[in-house]
Amino acid sequence: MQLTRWLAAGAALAALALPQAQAQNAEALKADATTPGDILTYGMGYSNQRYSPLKQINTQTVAKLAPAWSYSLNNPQSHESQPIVHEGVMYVTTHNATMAINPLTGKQIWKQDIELPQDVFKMACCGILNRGVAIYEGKLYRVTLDSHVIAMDAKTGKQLWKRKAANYQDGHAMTSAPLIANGVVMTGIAGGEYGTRGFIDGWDPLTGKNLWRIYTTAAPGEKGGDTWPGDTASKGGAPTWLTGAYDPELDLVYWGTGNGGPWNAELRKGDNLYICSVVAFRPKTGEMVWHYQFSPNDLYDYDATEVGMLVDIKIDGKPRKVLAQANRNGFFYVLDRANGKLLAANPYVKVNWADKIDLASGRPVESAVTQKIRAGGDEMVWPSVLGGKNWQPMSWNPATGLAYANTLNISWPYKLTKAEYKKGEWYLGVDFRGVDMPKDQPHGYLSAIDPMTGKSKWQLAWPGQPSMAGTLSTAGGLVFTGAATGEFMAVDANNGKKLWEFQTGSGIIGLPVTWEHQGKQYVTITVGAGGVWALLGDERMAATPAGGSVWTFAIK
Ligand SMILES: [Ca+2]
Repeated sequence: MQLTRWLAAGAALAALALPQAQAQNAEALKADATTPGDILTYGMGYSNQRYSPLKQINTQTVAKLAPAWSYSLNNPQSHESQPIVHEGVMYVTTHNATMAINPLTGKQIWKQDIELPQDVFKMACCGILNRGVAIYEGKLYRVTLDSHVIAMDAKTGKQLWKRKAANYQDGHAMTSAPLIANGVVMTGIAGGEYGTRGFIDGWDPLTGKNLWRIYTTAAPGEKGGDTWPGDTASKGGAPTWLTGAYDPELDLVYWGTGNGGPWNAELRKGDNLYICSVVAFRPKTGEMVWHYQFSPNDLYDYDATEVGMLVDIKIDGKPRKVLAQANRNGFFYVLDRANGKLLAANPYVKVNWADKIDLASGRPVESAVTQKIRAGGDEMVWPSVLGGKNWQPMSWNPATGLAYANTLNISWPYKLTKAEYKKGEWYLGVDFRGVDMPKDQPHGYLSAIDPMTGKSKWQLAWPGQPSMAGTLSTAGGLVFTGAATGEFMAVDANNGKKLWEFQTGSGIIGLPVTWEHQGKQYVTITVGAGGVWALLGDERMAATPAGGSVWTFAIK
């Protein structure tokens, strides 16, 4: 009976051909977080809160959540694509295709393949994947592993333009959803382990013309150029491989940057602007307005690429517009997002590389462990190269005032070595021996974090591999996330109690979203094991099959 109703609803939707005048536009992008009938942005809103006001699926009803459909991505690689839903069509990506699906039935509307050179796969770090499209005025935008940006017609998937952002043979790659703000398509770049130089590009949505480029390492003679010795900035890293956030009122885009190159920071003495930072800039021009550097002269691959969330909270009784970030370096930061001033920075996982973040200067106070490493020592460092949290976004629930994130409880052995640059190869200068997982403790948690203290109100321990999936928060009092072993689940946002789960058939490293159609709420997740975790050679992964799919659930 349910199936018949969905099919009928799908047919009605197909008949409802919306006129071009109602095509989604800049105002719709700004309103995305408060229009639960569609999902138009990565992050479910420019603020990246991944929060939905929908509450049909709630702590009382979630036990009745059941699959509506599953769609095969026909692709055994890693799946971190966030679906976009617009005017009765869902758009998802893999590394080698873009697909439009009927969101009520799971039936494919169109599929367009992406052709890639074979030698791209040996370099694309970390995981063969794509994180989704951006949508704007009837067009879709995505990036490719061989570092191109593509515009497509949303109705057919037909390619409208294609532009090269970088040479993939240098070690560059592109994996993340573009950000479209103030009429500009923005993309970042990966490749921080290959002696590349990071940047952010602004593109004209209509023509594909490159409007501006922000290089994220400061060259000699540029502002900040004196934070690099010699010409080290030219291979200095600072990749920008995830999607930024946008505050339309301030007209500021926030974009996170990654590690310095090589990892051996003694070879690039100085702060190395703008590695491991957030940069705030004007989308129209690329003009940088402020920056904040989390980890000056970073040794540990503590990327700040997952930029975090724009939230409005009360501090000392006063409402503040802040940027909240669970940094890979283990500290949870709260910055004033108008000017980048540090308001709080407290550890949310075990940290031993720094004693604290000095609130007055905004700088970390490096620990004895880091001092020994700089002097040539071999030490165990917390958190590991994977960070306190890796790429996976967190979500926000304004009712609880908590940030929900999959966090890691892992260290790594660390010792500096010599570094030699070879094009297309890792450029580290570190004796890289992987990570060390504690024998007597969980390796990760779903954590409900108070942004001002870094402390978790509750934690749900992952029994085996930790989760590298994103989270979704809803007004129904739920947090949705997925396990590395394939269970998609809902937990109570107040206490972490697991209320529902469903085995999806492969590991989950994707991004849950929720949306509604004609009064019915749906939850969608992209499934498919892999990602950066696969690089560790964790034998436990063998128990979970590969395979990409999209699952959608609703109340029975
Ligand atoms: Ca919306």
